[in-house]
Amino acid sequence: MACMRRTSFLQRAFAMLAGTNVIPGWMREPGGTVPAYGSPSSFESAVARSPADARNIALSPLAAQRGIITASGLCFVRCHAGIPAIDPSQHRLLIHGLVKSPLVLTMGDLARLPAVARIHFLECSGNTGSEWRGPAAETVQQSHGLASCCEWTGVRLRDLLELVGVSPSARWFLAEGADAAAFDRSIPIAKAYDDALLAYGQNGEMLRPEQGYPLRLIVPGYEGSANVKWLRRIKLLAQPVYSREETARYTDLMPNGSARAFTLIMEAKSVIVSPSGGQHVSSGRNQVVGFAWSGRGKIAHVDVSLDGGSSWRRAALDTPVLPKAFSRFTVAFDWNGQDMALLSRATDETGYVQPTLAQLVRVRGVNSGYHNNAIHGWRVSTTGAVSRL
Ligand SMILES: Nc1nc2c(c(=O)[nH]1)N[C@H]1C(S)=C(S)[C@@H](COP(=O)(O)O)O[C@H]1N2
Ligand SMILES: [Mo]
Repeated sequence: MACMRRTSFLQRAFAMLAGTNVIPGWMREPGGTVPAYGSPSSFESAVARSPADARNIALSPLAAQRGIITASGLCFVRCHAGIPAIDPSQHRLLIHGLVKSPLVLTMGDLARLPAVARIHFLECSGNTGSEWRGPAAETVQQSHGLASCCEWTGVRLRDLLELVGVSPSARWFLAEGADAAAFDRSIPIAKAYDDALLAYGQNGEMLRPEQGYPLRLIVPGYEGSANVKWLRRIKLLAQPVYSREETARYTDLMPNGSARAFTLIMEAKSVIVSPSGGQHVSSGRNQVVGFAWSGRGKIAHVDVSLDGGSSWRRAALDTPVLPKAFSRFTVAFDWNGQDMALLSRATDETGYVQPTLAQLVRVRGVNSGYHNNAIHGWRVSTTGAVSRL
């Protein structure tokens, strides 16, 4: 019986391929020429950052991301004064402050120094910030779209610090951008000696203008804002500078009225991107797909629940699993019209477990704004429609 059905399927398939009226247009004549610098297929026009043409914020369409690397043109963008158009031949990097010999470097000088390429996520500490009081966003782009993951190529900051000779009294460094905001952050010097990079490359090409062309700081695992774009100055300091950015923006208000400052490390977090809000599940075999990341190192494992947290199963982690980078996880499931509540929970190599929103709120209250890394989920209804859990 099965054999009969298979034969008739093959007969139909051959008839379809042989029939001249079903040969598609793109097989009838040679295709187009090769663009000098390529763009996505025109059939992918629905894949877009949102909102379009914003000056200061744009969310990455995480549900359309096909691996751990975010396409350069789809990375989230956060700018405090728009995107400057910097001529790299005019750009200079000044390293000064508590150093023996201050230095001004051109992009050419930087290009001649040894470089490394590293894959790291970036996440704005405001990501998922609208969900402190519970579900608010309908799609994963809205709830988690202030995160992306790229390969960054550049010079180790510690190599440059060796060139200038750091004074023993230096404990911090200030990084400042060449945008109209002259955006700056203060960072502990230990990060410079650990894994900070001055990056000019992104996913194999030069940085995109919106990601900091021609030079940005990459402080792996630290909140997005510490990764200063359009980098023009590094100043070695004994104390951090409490600039407007530090005091007005990047502190977390606690329930007792105190504020946490320099909460730089992004704790482990995960999110399911498929199925996710706005999508539809079809009958039969399906895959849960998601991303997990930790600012403290590698993801150790991700657990997924299909029943709102009553039971958990270990997700498969796709390789490579890299420190301070997106890791991709999957779990297969069969859908036969049942209502489902999907959750994901990441654990990193330090043993830190992604908390529930209730656990987070118990410690931090609901006014901290930043650093919401709570467990998040989606509901699959009996129609297959996916919405926020
Ligand atoms: N010079 C400068 N650097 C900046 C910013 C800025 O406005 N100006 N925004 C910061 C913030 S808040 C974030 S979250 C990240 C965003 O990096 P991306 O736009 O490359 O995703 O850049 C940081 N670096
Ligand atoms: Mo940010």
